[in-house]
Amino acid sequence: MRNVRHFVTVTALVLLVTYLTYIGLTSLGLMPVAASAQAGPIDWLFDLHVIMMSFLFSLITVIMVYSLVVFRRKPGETGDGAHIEGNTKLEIFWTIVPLVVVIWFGIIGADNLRQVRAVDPNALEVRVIGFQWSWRFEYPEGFSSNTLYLPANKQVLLKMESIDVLHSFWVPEFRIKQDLVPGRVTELRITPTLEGEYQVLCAEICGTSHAYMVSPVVVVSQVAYETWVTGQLAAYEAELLASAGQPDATRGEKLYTELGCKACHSLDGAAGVGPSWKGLFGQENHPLADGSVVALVDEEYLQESIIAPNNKIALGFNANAMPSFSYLRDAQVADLVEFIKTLK
Ligand code: HEC
Ligand SMILES: [Cu+2]
Repeated sequence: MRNVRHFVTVTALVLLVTYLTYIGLTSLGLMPVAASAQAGPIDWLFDLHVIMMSFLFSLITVIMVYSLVVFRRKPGETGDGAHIEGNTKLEIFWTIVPLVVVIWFGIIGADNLRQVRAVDPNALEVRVIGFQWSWRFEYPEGFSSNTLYLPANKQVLLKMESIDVLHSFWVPEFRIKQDLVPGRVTELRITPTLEGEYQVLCAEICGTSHAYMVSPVVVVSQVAYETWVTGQLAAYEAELLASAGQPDATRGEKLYTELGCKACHSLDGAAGVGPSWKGLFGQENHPLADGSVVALVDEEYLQESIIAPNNKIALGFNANAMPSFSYLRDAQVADLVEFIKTLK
Protein backbone atom coordinates (compact mmCIF):
# COMPACT_ATOMS: atom_id res chain seq x y z
CA MET A 1 0.00 0.00 0.00
CA ARG A 2 2.81 2.42 0.88
CA ASN A 3 4.49 1.61 -2.46
CA VAL A 4 1.34 2.55 -4.34
CA ARG A 5 1.24 5.85 -2.50
CA HIS A 6 4.86 6.63 -3.45
CA PHE A 7 4.09 5.71 -7.04
CA VAL A 8 1.03 7.96 -7.24
CA THR A 9 2.84 10.89 -5.63
CA VAL A 10 5.87 10.56 -7.91
CA THR A 11 3.69 10.27 -11.04
CA ALA A 12 1.76 13.40 -10.06
CA LEU A 13 5.01 15.29 -9.34
CA VAL A 14 6.58 14.18 -12.64
CA LEU A 15 3.55 15.43 -14.60
CA LEU A 16 3.50 18.72 -12.70
CA VAL A 17 7.24 19.38 -13.18
CA THR A 18 6.98 18.39 -16.87
CA TYR A 19 4.23 20.96 -17.33
CA LEU A 20 6.11 23.71 -15.46
CA THR A 21 9.38 23.02 -17.34
CA TYR A 22 7.56 23.11 -20.68
CA ILE A 23 5.78 26.37 -19.83
CA GLY A 24 9.07 27.84 -18.59
CA LEU A 25 11.01 26.89 -21.72
CA THR A 26 8.38 28.06 -24.18
CA SER A 27 7.83 31.39 -22.40
CA LEU A 28 11.50 32.27 -22.95
CA GLY A 29 10.56 33.23 -26.53
CA LEU A 30 13.69 31.72 -28.08
CA MET A 31 12.13 31.44 -31.52
CA PRO A 32 11.80 34.47 -33.82
CA VAL A 33 8.50 34.92 -35.68
CA ALA A 34 7.66 32.11 -38.11
CA ALA A 35 7.67 33.59 -41.61
CA SER A 36 7.59 30.63 -43.99
CA ALA A 37 5.36 27.67 -44.78
CA GLN A 38 8.30 25.41 -43.88
CA ALA A 39 8.37 26.87 -40.35
CA GLY A 40 5.02 25.19 -39.55
CA PRO A 41 6.15 21.54 -39.54
CA ILE A 42 9.53 22.47 -38.06
CA ASP A 43 8.06 24.37 -35.12
CA TRP A 44 5.59 21.54 -34.52
CA LEU A 45 8.40 18.98 -34.34
CA PHE A 46 10.54 21.29 -32.22
CA ASP A 47 7.65 21.71 -29.80
CA LEU A 48 7.27 17.95 -29.53
CA HIS A 49 10.97 17.68 -28.69
CA VAL A 50 10.65 20.33 -26.01
CA ILE A 51 7.73 18.40 -24.44
CA MET A 52 9.79 15.20 -24.54
CA MET A 53 12.81 16.95 -23.04
CA SER A 54 10.69 18.46 -20.27
CA PHE A 55 9.29 15.02 -19.46
CA LEU A 56 12.68 13.28 -19.37
CA PHE A 57 14.22 16.08 -17.31
CA SER A 58 11.35 15.86 -14.87
CA LEU A 59 11.37 12.03 -14.75
CA ILE A 60 15.02 11.99 -13.70
CA THR A 61 15.14 14.96 -11.33
CA VAL A 62 11.81 14.27 -9.58
CA ILE A 63 12.65 10.64 -8.80
CA MET A 64 16.15 11.62 -7.69
CA VAL A 65 15.06 14.48 -5.41
CA TYR A 66 12.06 12.47 -4.10
CA SER A 67 14.38 9.60 -3.14
CA LEU A 68 16.87 11.94 -1.48
CA VAL A 69 14.13 13.42 0.68
CA VAL A 70 11.73 10.54 1.38
CA PHE A 71 14.16 7.62 1.63
CA ARG A 72 16.75 9.53 3.65
CA ARG A 73 18.45 7.50 6.40
CA LYS A 74 16.52 7.93 9.64
CA PRO A 75 18.35 8.45 12.95
CA GLY A 76 19.33 5.05 14.36
CA GLU A 77 19.23 3.29 11.01
CA THR A 78 22.72 1.81 10.72
CA GLY A 79 22.31 -1.33 8.58
CA ASP A 80 22.97 -1.67 4.84
CA GLY A 81 20.14 -1.03 2.39
CA ALA A 82 18.13 -3.90 0.95
CA HIS A 83 20.01 -5.90 -1.69
CA ILE A 84 18.03 -5.87 -4.95
CA GLU A 85 18.95 -8.31 -7.71
CA GLY A 86 17.53 -6.45 -10.71
CA ASN A 87 14.13 -6.71 -12.32
CA THR A 88 13.69 -8.36 -15.73
CA LYS A 89 10.23 -6.89 -16.34
CA LEU A 90 11.53 -3.39 -15.68
CA GLU A 91 14.55 -3.95 -17.94
CA ILE A 92 12.30 -5.06 -20.79
CA PHE A 93 9.95 -2.14 -20.19
CA TRP A 94 12.62 0.55 -20.22
CA THR A 95 14.27 -0.92 -23.30
CA ILE A 96 11.13 -1.31 -25.41
CA VAL A 97 9.52 2.03 -24.56
CA PRO A 98 12.48 4.26 -25.51
CA LEU A 99 13.07 2.11 -28.61
CA VAL A 100 9.50 2.69 -29.77
CA VAL A 101 9.73 6.40 -28.96
CA VAL A 102 12.99 6.84 -30.90
CA ILE A 103 11.64 4.94 -33.93
CA TRP A 104 8.49 7.02 -33.76
CA PHE A 105 10.56 10.23 -33.71
CA GLY A 106 12.51 8.91 -36.71
CA ILE A 107 9.30 8.33 -38.66
CA ILE A 108 7.75 11.72 -37.92
CA GLY A 109 11.15 13.34 -38.61
CA ALA A 110 11.23 11.77 -42.08
CA ASP A 111 7.66 12.85 -42.72
CA ASN A 112 8.57 16.35 -41.55
CA LEU A 113 11.44 16.48 -44.03
CA ARG A 114 9.03 15.42 -46.78
CA GLN A 115 6.72 18.33 -45.95
CA VAL A 116 9.57 20.84 -45.70
CA ARG A 117 11.03 19.80 -49.06
CA ALA A 118 7.73 19.64 -50.94
CA VAL A 119 8.34 20.80 -54.50
CA ASP A 120 6.23 23.43 -56.22
CA PRO A 121 6.92 23.10 -59.97
CA ASN A 122 6.10 26.79 -60.44
CA ALA A 123 8.68 27.98 -57.93
CA LEU A 124 10.57 31.18 -58.63
CA GLU A 125 14.24 30.34 -59.19
CA VAL A 126 16.95 32.59 -57.77
CA ARG A 127 20.69 31.93 -57.99
CA VAL A 128 22.52 32.66 -54.74
CA ILE A 129 26.25 33.40 -54.74
CA GLY A 130 27.94 33.32 -51.36
CA PHE A 131 31.43 34.74 -51.01
CA GLN A 132 33.77 36.15 -48.39
CA TRP A 133 31.87 38.04 -47.03
CA SER A 134 28.56 38.82 -48.61
CA TRP A 135 25.68 37.48 -50.68
CA ARG A 136 24.55 38.17 -54.21
CA PHE A 137 21.21 37.12 -55.68
CA GLU A 138 20.79 36.64 -59.44
CA TYR A 139 17.27 36.81 -60.76
CA PRO A 140 15.94 34.92 -63.80
CA GLU A 141 15.39 38.28 -65.58
CA GLY A 142 19.18 38.75 -65.71
CA PHE A 143 19.82 41.41 -63.07
CA SER A 144 21.43 40.76 -59.71
CA SER A 145 20.91 42.29 -56.27
CA ASN A 146 22.53 42.34 -52.84
CA THR A 147 19.06 42.26 -51.25
CA LEU A 148 16.94 39.14 -51.55
CA TYR A 149 13.47 40.33 -52.58
CA LEU A 150 10.76 37.66 -52.45
CA PRO A 151 7.03 37.64 -53.14
CA ALA A 152 4.92 36.30 -50.26
CA ASN A 153 3.14 32.96 -50.60
CA LYS A 154 5.14 31.78 -53.60
CA GLN A 155 7.78 29.09 -53.32
CA VAL A 156 11.31 30.18 -54.20
CA LEU A 157 13.95 27.67 -55.25
CA LEU A 158 17.38 28.94 -54.26
CA LYS A 159 20.22 27.47 -56.30
CA MET A 160 23.27 28.22 -54.24
CA GLU A 161 26.96 28.39 -55.08
CA SER A 162 30.04 29.52 -53.18
CA ILE A 163 32.98 31.03 -55.01
CA ASP A 164 35.45 30.47 -52.17
CA VAL A 165 34.83 28.49 -48.95
CA LEU A 166 31.90 26.84 -47.18
CA HIS A 167 29.05 29.17 -46.26
CA SER A 168 25.56 28.46 -44.99
CA PHE A 169 22.35 30.25 -45.93
CA TRP A 170 20.16 30.89 -42.91
CA VAL A 171 17.18 33.16 -42.31
CA PRO A 172 16.07 32.27 -38.76
CA GLU A 173 12.48 33.38 -39.43
CA PHE A 174 12.27 30.85 -42.30
CA ARG A 175 13.76 28.17 -39.99
CA ILE A 176 15.55 26.11 -42.67
CA LYS A 177 19.26 26.28 -43.41
CA GLN A 178 21.52 25.00 -46.19
CA ASP A 179 25.28 24.89 -46.77
CA LEU A 180 26.94 26.38 -49.85
CA VAL A 181 29.75 24.14 -51.03
CA PRO A 182 32.43 25.30 -53.51
CA GLY A 183 32.17 23.37 -56.77
CA ARG A 184 28.58 22.26 -56.14
CA VAL A 185 25.09 23.67 -56.49
CA THR A 186 22.94 23.13 -53.41
CA GLU A 187 19.21 23.82 -53.26
CA LEU A 188 16.81 25.25 -50.72
CA ARG A 189 13.06 25.75 -51.13
CA ILE A 190 11.30 28.43 -49.11
CA THR A 191 7.73 29.69 -49.22
CA PRO A 192 7.71 33.02 -47.36
CA THR A 193 4.32 33.67 -45.76
CA LEU A 194 4.79 36.85 -43.78
CA GLU A 195 5.63 40.19 -45.40
CA GLY A 196 8.48 41.98 -43.67
CA GLU A 197 12.21 42.56 -43.49
CA TYR A 198 14.57 39.86 -42.33
CA GLN A 199 18.26 39.08 -42.64
CA VAL A 200 20.15 36.23 -44.19
CA LEU A 201 23.07 35.20 -41.99
CA CYS A 202 25.99 32.95 -42.78
CA ALA A 203 25.82 29.99 -40.39
CA GLU A 204 29.16 28.43 -41.27
CA ILE A 205 32.26 30.11 -39.89
CA CYS A 206 34.05 31.28 -43.04
CA GLY A 207 36.87 33.60 -42.07
CA THR A 208 37.61 36.90 -40.31
CA SER A 209 34.46 38.78 -41.38
CA HIS A 210 32.08 35.82 -41.09
CA ALA A 211 29.99 37.65 -38.49
CA TYR A 212 29.32 40.49 -40.95
CA MET A 213 28.16 38.23 -43.77
CA VAL A 214 24.61 39.54 -43.48
CA SER A 215 22.28 40.72 -46.24
CA PRO A 216 18.72 42.03 -46.14
CA VAL A 217 15.79 39.82 -47.10
CA VAL A 218 12.55 41.59 -47.99
CA VAL A 219 9.23 39.75 -48.38
CA VAL A 220 6.55 41.78 -50.15
CA SER A 221 3.21 41.22 -51.88
CA GLN A 222 3.20 39.78 -55.41
CA VAL A 223 2.31 43.21 -56.84
CA ALA A 224 5.10 44.99 -54.96
CA TYR A 225 7.50 42.29 -56.06
CA GLU A 226 6.62 42.76 -59.72
CA THR A 227 7.10 46.51 -59.37
CA TRP A 228 10.53 45.91 -57.86
CA VAL A 229 11.50 43.53 -60.67
CA THR A 230 10.43 46.07 -63.29
CA GLY A 231 12.54 48.76 -61.63
CA GLN A 232 15.59 46.52 -61.29
CA LEU A 233 15.26 45.37 -64.87
CA ALA A 234 15.09 48.92 -66.19
CA ALA A 235 18.21 49.90 -64.22
CA TYR A 236 19.99 46.77 -65.41
CA GLU A 237 19.15 47.38 -69.05
CA ALA A 238 20.25 50.99 -68.79
CA GLU A 239 23.52 49.79 -67.31
CA LEU A 240 24.00 47.23 -70.07
CA LEU A 241 23.42 49.93 -72.67
CA ALA A 242 25.86 52.28 -70.96
CA SER A 243 28.56 49.64 -70.54
CA ALA A 244 28.31 48.70 -74.20
CA GLY A 245 30.23 51.93 -74.73
CA GLN A 246 33.23 52.97 -72.66
CA PRO A 247 34.42 51.21 -69.48
CA ASP A 248 33.58 53.30 -66.46
CA ALA A 249 35.50 53.66 -63.17
CA THR A 250 32.40 54.61 -61.16
CA ARG A 251 30.66 51.39 -62.15
CA GLY A 252 33.92 49.58 -61.38
CA GLU A 253 33.97 51.06 -57.89
CA LYS A 254 30.41 49.82 -57.33
CA LEU A 255 31.40 46.33 -58.46
CA TYR A 256 34.38 46.45 -56.08
CA THR A 257 31.87 46.44 -53.20
CA GLU A 258 29.09 44.35 -54.76
CA LEU A 259 31.30 41.50 -55.89
CA GLY A 260 33.24 41.33 -52.64
CA CYS A 261 36.69 42.41 -53.92
CA LYS A 262 36.62 44.84 -50.99
CA ALA A 263 36.97 42.01 -48.48
CA CYS A 264 40.49 41.25 -49.70
CA HIS A 265 41.83 44.30 -51.56
CA SER A 266 42.39 47.67 -49.91
CA LEU A 267 42.59 50.91 -51.89
CA ASP A 268 45.02 52.69 -49.54
CA GLY A 269 48.10 50.49 -49.71
CA ALA A 270 47.26 48.46 -46.59
CA ALA A 271 47.94 44.75 -46.99
CA GLY A 272 44.88 42.51 -46.67
CA VAL A 273 44.05 38.97 -47.68
CA GLY A 274 45.19 40.11 -51.13
CA PRO A 275 47.51 42.90 -52.36
CA SER A 276 46.30 46.50 -52.21
CA TRP A 277 45.31 48.03 -55.53
CA LYS A 278 46.96 51.37 -54.74
CA GLY A 279 49.60 52.17 -57.35
CA LEU A 280 49.14 48.77 -59.01
CA PHE A 281 48.40 49.94 -62.54
CA GLY A 282 51.50 51.03 -64.44
CA GLN A 283 53.90 49.41 -61.97
CA GLU A 284 57.11 48.18 -63.60
CA ASN A 285 58.83 44.91 -62.70
CA HIS A 286 55.87 43.78 -60.59
CA PRO A 287 57.24 40.80 -58.56
CA LEU A 288 55.52 37.41 -58.63
CA ALA A 289 55.65 34.56 -56.13
CA ASP A 290 57.68 32.30 -58.44
CA GLY A 291 60.53 34.87 -58.57
CA SER A 292 59.72 36.22 -62.02
CA VAL A 293 58.41 39.72 -62.71
CA VAL A 294 55.69 41.25 -64.83
CA ALA A 295 57.48 43.91 -66.90
CA LEU A 296 54.49 46.27 -66.80
CA VAL A 297 51.14 46.02 -65.01
CA ASP A 298 48.80 46.87 -67.87
CA GLU A 299 45.13 46.30 -68.62
CA GLU A 300 45.83 42.82 -69.91
CA TYR A 301 47.58 41.75 -66.68
CA LEU A 302 44.69 43.09 -64.58
CA GLN A 303 42.12 41.28 -66.73
CA GLU A 304 44.01 38.03 -66.44
CA SER A 305 44.38 38.45 -62.66
CA ILE A 306 40.59 38.77 -62.33
CA ILE A 307 39.53 35.98 -64.67
CA ALA A 308 42.31 33.49 -63.95
CA PRO A 309 43.94 34.52 -60.64
CA ASN A 310 46.08 31.39 -60.48
CA ASN A 311 47.98 32.08 -63.72
CA LYS A 312 50.24 34.62 -62.04
CA ILE A 313 50.52 34.83 -58.26
CA ALA A 314 51.61 38.15 -56.74
CA LEU A 315 54.70 37.97 -54.49
CA GLY A 316 53.82 37.31 -50.85
CA PHE A 317 50.53 35.55 -51.63
CA ASN A 318 49.39 32.00 -52.31
CA ALA A 319 47.64 30.32 -55.23
CA ASN A 320 43.90 29.66 -54.76
CA ALA A 321 43.65 32.53 -52.27
CA MET A 322 41.52 34.48 -54.74
CA PRO A 323 38.37 32.96 -56.27
CA SER A 324 38.05 33.13 -60.05
CA PHE A 325 35.66 35.73 -61.43
CA SER A 326 35.53 34.16 -64.88
CA TYR A 327 31.72 34.35 -64.81
CA LEU A 328 31.78 38.16 -65.09
CA ARG A 329 30.77 39.83 -68.33
CA ASP A 330 33.64 41.41 -70.31
CA ALA A 331 32.16 44.85 -69.68
CA GLN A 332 32.21 44.28 -65.92
CA VAL A 333 35.87 43.25 -65.99
CA ALA A 334 36.64 46.33 -68.09
CA ASP A 335 34.85 48.54 -65.51
CA LEU A 336 36.89 46.98 -62.68
CA VAL A 337 40.13 47.51 -64.59
CA GLU A 338 39.14 51.11 -65.29
CA PHE A 339 38.57 51.63 -61.55
CA ILE A 340 41.94 50.08 -60.61
CA LYS A 341 43.60 52.44 -63.11
CA THR A 342 42.38 55.44 -61.11
CA LEU A 343 44.12 54.26 -57.89
CA LYS A 344 47.44 56.04 -58.27
C1 HEC B 1 39.12 36.08 -50.99
C2 HEC B 1 40.01 37.16 -51.23
C3 HEC B 1 39.96 37.85 -52.58
C4 HEC B 1 38.88 38.35 -53.24
C5 HEC B 1 37.41 38.31 -52.83
C6 HEC B 1 39.38 38.98 -54.43
N1 HEC B 1 40.74 38.83 -54.49
FE1 HEC B 1 41.97 39.54 -55.94
N2 HEC B 1 43.56 38.67 -55.06
C7 HEC B 1 43.53 37.97 -53.86
C8 HEC B 1 44.86 37.45 -53.58
C9 HEC B 1 45.24 36.62 -52.36
C10 HEC B 1 45.69 37.87 -54.62
C11 HEC B 1 47.16 37.56 -54.80
C12 HEC B 1 47.34 36.15 -55.33
C13 HEC B 1 47.06 36.06 -56.80
O1 HEC B 1 47.65 36.84 -57.56
O2 HEC B 1 46.25 35.21 -57.19
C14 HEC B 1 44.83 38.64 -55.54
C15 HEC B 1 45.29 39.26 -56.69
C16 HEC B 1 44.55 40.13 -57.46
C17 HEC B 1 45.06 40.93 -58.51
C18 HEC B 1 46.53 41.04 -58.91
C19 HEC B 1 47.20 41.91 -57.88
C20 HEC B 1 48.69 42.00 -58.01
O3 HEC B 1 49.27 42.70 -57.18
O4 HEC B 1 49.26 41.34 -58.90
C21 HEC B 1 44.01 41.63 -59.06
C22 HEC B 1 44.04 42.63 -60.19
C23 HEC B 1 42.83 41.23 -58.33
N3 HEC B 1 43.19 40.33 -57.36
C24 HEC B 1 41.54 41.69 -58.61
C25 HEC B 1 40.42 41.29 -57.90
C26 HEC B 1 39.08 41.71 -58.23
C27 HEC B 1 38.70 42.63 -59.37
C28 HEC B 1 38.24 41.15 -57.32
C29 HEC B 1 36.73 41.27 -57.23
C30 HEC B 1 35.99 41.04 -58.44
C31 HEC B 1 39.08 40.36 -56.41
N4 HEC B 1 40.38 40.46 -56.80
C32 HEC B 1 38.58 39.62 -55.36
C33 HEC B 1 42.43 37.78 -53.06
C34 HEC B 1 41.14 38.14 -53.39
CU1 LIG C 1 30.11 32.70 -44.87
